[in-house]
Amino acid sequence: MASPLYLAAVDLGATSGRVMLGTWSRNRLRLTEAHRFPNAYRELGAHAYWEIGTLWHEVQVGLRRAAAALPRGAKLASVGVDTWGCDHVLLNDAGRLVFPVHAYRDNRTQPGLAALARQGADRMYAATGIPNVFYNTSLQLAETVARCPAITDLATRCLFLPDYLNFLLSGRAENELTVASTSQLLDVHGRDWSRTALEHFRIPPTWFTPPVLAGQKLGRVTGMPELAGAQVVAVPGHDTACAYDAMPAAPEGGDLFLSSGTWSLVGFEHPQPLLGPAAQAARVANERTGLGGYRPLTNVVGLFLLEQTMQDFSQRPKHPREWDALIAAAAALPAPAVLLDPADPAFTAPKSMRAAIDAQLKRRKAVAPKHLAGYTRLICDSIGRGHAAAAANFEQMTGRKFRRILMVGGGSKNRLLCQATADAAGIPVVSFNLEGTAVGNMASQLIALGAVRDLATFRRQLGADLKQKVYAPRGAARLKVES
Ligand code: LFR
Repeated sequence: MASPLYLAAVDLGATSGRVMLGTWSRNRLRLTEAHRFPNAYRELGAHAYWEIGTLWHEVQVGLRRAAAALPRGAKLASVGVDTWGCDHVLLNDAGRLVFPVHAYRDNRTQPGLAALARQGADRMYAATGIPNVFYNTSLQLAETVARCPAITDLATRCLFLPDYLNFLLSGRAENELTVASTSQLLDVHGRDWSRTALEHFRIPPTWFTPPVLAGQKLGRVTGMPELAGAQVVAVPGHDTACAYDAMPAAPEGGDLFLSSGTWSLVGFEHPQPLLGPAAQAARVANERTGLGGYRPLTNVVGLFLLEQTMQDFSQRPKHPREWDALIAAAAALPAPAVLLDPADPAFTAPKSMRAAIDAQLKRRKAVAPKHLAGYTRLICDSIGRGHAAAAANFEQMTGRKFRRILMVGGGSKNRLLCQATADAAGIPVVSFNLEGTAVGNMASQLIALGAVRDLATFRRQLGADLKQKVYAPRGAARLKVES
């Protein structure tokens, strides 16, 4: 029998990052956490930035720990990096950072967002398949170029965060397709950049190179002797693309995918993009799979609502047992009469989420909850309804009927949210005990290394040994699509 293969997945989210060690043996993938660390953007004056040096430091700590955890004599075969979408760095020819790394929640894009809504959003949607949303790279780069025009002399290259970490690891600078597809700068009908969009936002086309597909080997890790020999593989750089790859979906279709974390990404794989006024109105983002396919999805504000509300309560849960108690208390409450509109722009980056929620409820003449359990119930039911609305919209646009919602990510462990989703959507939610983003990241590495034939094979093998929990819909709560 061949000896096991060892892989590392660097998986960065907006609120925490981690490095996972994967062991592939007898067609099974076993994951252990080598390192986990908090992540947050920091405000300097009016703007929000990532601490990119700290992130890189933590990534290296994690990779060293992963290497140190291997059996004597064993080596890491490869490393892959995925992160949240949209955020990027600007470099010069020497690979030096020439602009600070802004966080997508920085409100610098608000004027550009409003201007595009007045004029150009339809054209950009037709060109890129990405709706006009505040975090788009297009709006961020347009603001950078407009406010700091000298940047076009200083910078020669734009890399997205996973591309940049790949570059630090391997020395090779490439744009990877899935994360490029979050930018609103990629041609929705091809795999290259959209001239129309780059011109509209006045972004130098020379900052980008044609995106590479997932699975491309970028070279060996340099500068870290503990990882000598490990290949850096361009996996789907966008965490959502990785999470979708890890969905043990039925091959005949019929499954809707939900990656539930800070954001709730509700979508599916489709042979072509969903375009036109209905898709644009439903804010369907035609993001891409690692091999260039389409995964139309709607981004529903997710557990960010709960994570942020918790900050306003000193008695927030810290241990799994306290979490269970909170969810049980919330589940025992009566269903709220008025649910939140999660798309409220006031929820983007409020100083106090509780105050932002209370303000929305007050506007709608509803009473604010009195305790954390009340907020938890309100938030889970509201997000659940958001999931169901996205599902109903997709059914209407495609004529498909979804049979199940497959759920991965932190939210899949939240039984209140899973049940609220099933109840509102009227179909079962199947939640998997699965580190979706890290597993998808490693799937691409395994395929690149020749250990697994293709993604369909990987999903089949994964599905065979996963624990799952089914939440059947209760009652007649199914959401009707408003026409
Ligand atoms: C999730 C995610 C979403 C993207 C958001 C901002 O982590 O990648 O897919 O819309 O972060 O980039």
